[in-house]
Amino acid sequence: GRLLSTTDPAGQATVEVLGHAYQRDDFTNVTPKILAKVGRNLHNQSHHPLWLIKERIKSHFYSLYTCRGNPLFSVHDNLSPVVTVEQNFDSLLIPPDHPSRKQGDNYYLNRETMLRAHTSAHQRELVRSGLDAFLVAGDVYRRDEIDTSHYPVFHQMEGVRLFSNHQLFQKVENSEDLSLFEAGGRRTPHKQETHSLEAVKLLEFDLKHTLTRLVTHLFGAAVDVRWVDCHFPFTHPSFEMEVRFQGDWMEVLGCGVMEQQLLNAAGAGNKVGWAFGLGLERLAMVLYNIPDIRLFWSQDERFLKQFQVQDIQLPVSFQPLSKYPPLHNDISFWLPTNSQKFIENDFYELVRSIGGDLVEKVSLVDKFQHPRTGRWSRCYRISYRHMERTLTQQEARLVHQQIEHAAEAALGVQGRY
Ligand code: FA5
Ligand code: MG
Repeated sequence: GRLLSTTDPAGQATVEVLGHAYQRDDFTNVTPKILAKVGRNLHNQSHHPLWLIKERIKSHFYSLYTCRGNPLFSVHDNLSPVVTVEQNFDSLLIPPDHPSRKQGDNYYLNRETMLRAHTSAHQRELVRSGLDAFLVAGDVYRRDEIDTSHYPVFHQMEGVRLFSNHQLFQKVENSEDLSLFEAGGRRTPHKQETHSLEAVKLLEFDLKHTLTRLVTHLFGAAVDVRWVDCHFPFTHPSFEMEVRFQGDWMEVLGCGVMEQQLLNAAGAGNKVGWAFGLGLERLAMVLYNIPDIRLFWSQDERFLKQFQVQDIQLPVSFQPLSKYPPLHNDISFWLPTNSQKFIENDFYELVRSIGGDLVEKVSLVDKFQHPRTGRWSRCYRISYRHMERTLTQQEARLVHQQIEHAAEAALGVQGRY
């Protein structure tokens, strides 16, 4: 039967996500606010700062790592964030009683299904599909407070690279005697039991070198980087990279040598590999000086338009949004008798060309047709705001009047001013 505790306040027995219904149970804890974020895919929205970073990372990997002229790494940025609990935890050797599984830290659809808490949830399936080198970008979900650096939805980029014996040792002279694996070895702080020390050292070097080149590409040669030892159930040894930001060290990624047991289970037991997972917001905040993680969800044009670069490699200089108050002024006019002649985008462009950066937003507030003459009238609200100081109504008025005159002159409308 349907227990009261397994239905939401609206009495629904299922949760719907991306067009699929999931049965609620005692694990269900997703909220409508969170579900509203699923499918937004900021990382796939052209010119969004997260998209921009993702594209820059992609192009770095595409141009640097090729195999017979083709990119070595394949990119997966459209995998559903709905995963099984098995994918998110078990496939990564995270024990059943591990604290990271807590309901208090994750968004569960039910006991079997959840919103992924990290892009590592896709490692095993992609390795199993036969890939040796791939990147995964996606939205990840963790229950957390909301402040300037924490938000319950953020974005990660995962990277995995596998090596056969031949691939790992090809640059080493007299490498015929070298082997990836050794029998009867011991697990130490530096390596897993089945790995040879020479394999691990080369992997670790390649991993750190790859990631150092990446952040140097993103931030320039002057970037300050340091490595910190850490622990993940799915890599060993494991490291975190920190980048110096505003006088402090900030963690930007976790990485390590993949647990061999994971590769064995994914059908790649004859290879070794490394993996990393980095936070796209963290990188974007440092790179573009974005002060608040909530801004990534902003639909404010003053935020988004700053990332409209012609070429993804061009620098972006981000201007924090103004804290000064906006002023709203309405403009109403009759459209030309043939209302088809009025192109709305022409009006927007005219407003922007006159108002420039003082114009924050233009929105249509009203449309109506005169009962006798049949003519159409429109009313738009223009919000003015200065980035550096409080704008006076008189200043805004002056710009607004110019817009009124220009609209009559250029668009064939008749002002109702
Ligand atoms: C992980 O999620 C591991 N899956 C990373 C990994 C992948 C390790 C592959 C080894 C191999 P962690 O929870 O530390 O680890 O998150 C990784 C990165 O995501 C962090 O370094 C940070 O850049 C970003 N991140 C984590 N939590 C947040 C948050 N609340 N807000 C913004 N970014 C975050
Ligand atoms: Mg971490």
